[in-house]
Amino acid sequence: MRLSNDLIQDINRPDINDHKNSFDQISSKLSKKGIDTPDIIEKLKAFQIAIPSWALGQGGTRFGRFLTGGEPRTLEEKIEDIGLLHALNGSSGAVSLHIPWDIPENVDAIKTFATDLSIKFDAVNSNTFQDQPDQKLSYKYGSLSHTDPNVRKQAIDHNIEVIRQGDALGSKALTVWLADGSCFPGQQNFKKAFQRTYESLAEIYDALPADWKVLVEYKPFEPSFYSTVINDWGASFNLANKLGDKAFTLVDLGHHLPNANIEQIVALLLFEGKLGGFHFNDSKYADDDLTAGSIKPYQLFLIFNELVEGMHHMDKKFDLAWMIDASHNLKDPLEDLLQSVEAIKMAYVQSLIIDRKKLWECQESNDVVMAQEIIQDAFRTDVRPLLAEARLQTNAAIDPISAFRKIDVRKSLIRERGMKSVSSGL
Ligand SMILES: [Mn+2]
Repeated sequence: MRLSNDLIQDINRPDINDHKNSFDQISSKLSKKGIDTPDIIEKLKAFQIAIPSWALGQGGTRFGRFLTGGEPRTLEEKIEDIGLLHALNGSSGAVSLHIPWDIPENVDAIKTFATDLSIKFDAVNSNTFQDQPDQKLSYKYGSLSHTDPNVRKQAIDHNIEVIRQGDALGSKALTVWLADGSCFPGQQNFKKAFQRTYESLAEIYDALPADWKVLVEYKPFEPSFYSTVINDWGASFNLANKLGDKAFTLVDLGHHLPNANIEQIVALLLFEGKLGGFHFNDSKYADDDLTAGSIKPYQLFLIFNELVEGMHHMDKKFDLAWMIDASHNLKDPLEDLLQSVEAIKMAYVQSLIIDRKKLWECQESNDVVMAQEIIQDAFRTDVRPLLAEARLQTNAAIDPISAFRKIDVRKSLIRERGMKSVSSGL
């Protein structure tokens, strides 16, 4: 299924006047504060968030999975679904592939297919957290950290194969997330496991093409419940430093213990030039993988505040891998992804309209009250008309979710693919 430009413009038409009124209001309010609205619109238009190939299907828990229907059955259909999102919101122009769930059979054909929908290939993800049917050795007791060198070699070779696949598609980064760890005290020698992980990663690092990066993701627990080898940003940062200039830390918002100050982690990683990218989601308790901004929108905004703050001090191009890493247990996956992208862009724009010069002055003079006023004034500004304007200028929908429902996209997908189609993934 593809959405024509004309169809989206027809849906926009009745809402254009209302939109223009709200856009003019916020533009004049911002210009009084010396904020350049056209510049913000351009930044929004350029901002693209990758959709992972495993997020197009229905998610579930270990207790069950309830179908929405019309799930993409092939890699082509997954890319087609991302094309739908991109046509609606103008900000989903990238896919992040998971290998081996989504190995392209014909690389050239997939590349042409994606280019046709204006979709690029973002970071590729390896998988050594589960055994594949044709796999010789098991990852039950770890992969890159395994005590058996043959298992480590198998995991290293897999990662190098993922780089090869990604390179053929035009990706420029490999994301490594390991489930390696232990479930019981005494099970694993922390030091040896960390050292083996480093040595394995160093072999993968050596196989990176010159213009590639490796992003090292951390997670405190799950599926290992006592310890994880790369458990926090300190462990990842340490590995990234030891590996070299092409290695970076990847922050998944759900991979922190409760109440961790993620924005501070982001600030320090940026300052050290080691922030590689983000996996966006939201959580109440742990790695809940809920819609970005659905539980703690203020935290999301504070993270973007640090990102924008960091941009002011970076001389090199701001080049991070942005991806949604969420699971949709109740919602239509496509609607959920539209909501996540919207929340991320809102947090981004709200942090762009912070009066940063004034904030720095308040910080330097220890004006605690005004510092809070400045950031909360930005957070409490309704920036939705700016997002809608950026979409309108790229021929996307003023209101993506409403357009998705008016077109009845899900019904068409179910008609095309059936109720019981199932995506590859967990
Ligand atoms: Mn992740």
